[in-house]
Amino acid sequence: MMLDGCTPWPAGTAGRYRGAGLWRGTDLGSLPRAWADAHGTATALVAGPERISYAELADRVDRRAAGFVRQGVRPGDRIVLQLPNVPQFVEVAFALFRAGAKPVFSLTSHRAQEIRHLCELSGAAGYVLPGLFRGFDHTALGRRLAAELPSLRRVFVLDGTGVTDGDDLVVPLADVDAQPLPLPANDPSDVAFFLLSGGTTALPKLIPRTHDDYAYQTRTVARQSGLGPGSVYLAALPVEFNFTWGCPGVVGTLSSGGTVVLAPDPTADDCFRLIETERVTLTSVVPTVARLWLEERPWSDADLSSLEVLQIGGARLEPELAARITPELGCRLQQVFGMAEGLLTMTRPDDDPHAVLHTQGRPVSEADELRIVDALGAPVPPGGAGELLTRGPYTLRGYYRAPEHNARAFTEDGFYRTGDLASITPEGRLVVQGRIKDVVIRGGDKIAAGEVEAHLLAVPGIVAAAVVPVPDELLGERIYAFLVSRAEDGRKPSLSALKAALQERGLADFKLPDRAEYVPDLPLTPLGKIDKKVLSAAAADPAHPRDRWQA
Ligand code: OOB
Repeated sequence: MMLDGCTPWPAGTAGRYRGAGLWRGTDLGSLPRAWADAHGTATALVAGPERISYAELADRVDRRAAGFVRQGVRPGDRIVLQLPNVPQFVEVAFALFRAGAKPVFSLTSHRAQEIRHLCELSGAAGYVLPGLFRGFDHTALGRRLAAELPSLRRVFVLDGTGVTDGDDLVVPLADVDAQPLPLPANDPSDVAFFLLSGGTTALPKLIPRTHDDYAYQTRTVARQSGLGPGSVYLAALPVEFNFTWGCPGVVGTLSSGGTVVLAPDPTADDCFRLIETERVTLTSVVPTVARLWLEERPWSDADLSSLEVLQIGGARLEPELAARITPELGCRLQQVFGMAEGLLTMTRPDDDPHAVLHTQGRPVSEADELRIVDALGAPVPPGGAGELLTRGPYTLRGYYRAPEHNARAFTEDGFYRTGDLASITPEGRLVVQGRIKDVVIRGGDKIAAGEVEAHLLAVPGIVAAAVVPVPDELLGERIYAFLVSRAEDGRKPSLSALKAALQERGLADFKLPDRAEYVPDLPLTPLGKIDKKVLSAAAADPAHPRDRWQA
């Protein structure tokens, strides 16, 4: 049974996935103990000077799970989890699984807007936060939200800042610790945790991931990546990103008896040093980070010889950049196309070099179904480009508590509309051609145009707003806002004033427009919708005429 508000796979389909041995009834909460039984003294996690064995990790998870129960966390509770790349992220996530609670993975860059929305939508009973992190006081935010939202009963603080004596709302994470308890097992077909959608709508959606589906994804990808006890995975990107958490990432590496090294951030300085000292064999980055690493490589004397594979995904990888990886970093390139919603495609070790440079590889599961359709939903001829639709054993059937959006985002027979424009080669490899959905991919960050537009429209003086991506060499894309201001008072807030207004509204920094341009009006399509094609062309070309769009 899945949590109320989720869409289960149809019984017949689920039966097929079980019958084929894809879903094996794994409870993610039981994994740390099983790993400890298999690899007890081996190193599971490395973070700075700290080295945590599998046995120690399982003990910590058991104690924290009991600690959460003592703090009133109950099976089924949703808990917003917002922590940086620290061992506590892994401990807390698995402890919550053990306790039957469902973490909602949030980004450390999220601010009041995003966290309030996640708490409200999930009905969160708890919020695990870093405290004072990169100059932002998350504890103060937690207190504010708890005052607004009756369902939010507890705030857990990693660094203990803002905790006062005798306070039963704000609790130091260190106090979430108790003698292990026998705890009931989870139903493997139920939600284990929630990932966030990159979003096409004004507000981010929650993606339920079940124990069975995520166990299957991580096991399959780990096997295809050849992971074993000798593997050392560097978590360079944030751990809450599906790519880092489970493609094969943290969970796949731990399932294979390998070691996970947590990097505080993806800078070349930190990561090269960790690759050298920890003899890292595998890591995953977005194209922007790969570009920075290539820039830095000639200036660094770090020994990167242990690195066997660099996975790159999350945004379009230019073939020119792809071609530099092996000669300049000395490792193999693996292209990864993926989404928090599920579907993953990857190039494989035995793929020919052309396929590795120019395609995003094949789906990781035999049971993944891919369809390419035209604007009317009809299949395009083989090899043609169109929207990618997919369904399969680890791809969601519906967002959490979003029936209206689900009616649009899925076909009647359960295919998820990815919003990506793609084609499939005769060998079955995916080639991503572009995007239909209204999203900017800045670095690896996904920004829903509609979300930024809604906030821009709330700024006094702005009467119309349209956000489009503009190509950028370093970030791939940046955020370009076209604005119409109210003619009577002629007010046109500057870019910095706009950014300040959006920050003031509690929007995360990575969603702030990089450029704003005022225009007399916005171009419309014949159906009266804002014509973003025209706007994208104008953003990319300063010479594009802007005052008479339809001309
Ligand atoms: C990953 O997940 P999300 O949910 O942050 O973003 C998904 C979207 C895709 O729909 C696509 O638009 C874009 O990101 N994308 C790519 C890509 N990989 C993802 N676009 C072009 N080329 C690629 N290789 O980004 C994600 C999740 C798991 C593994 C890897 C990436």
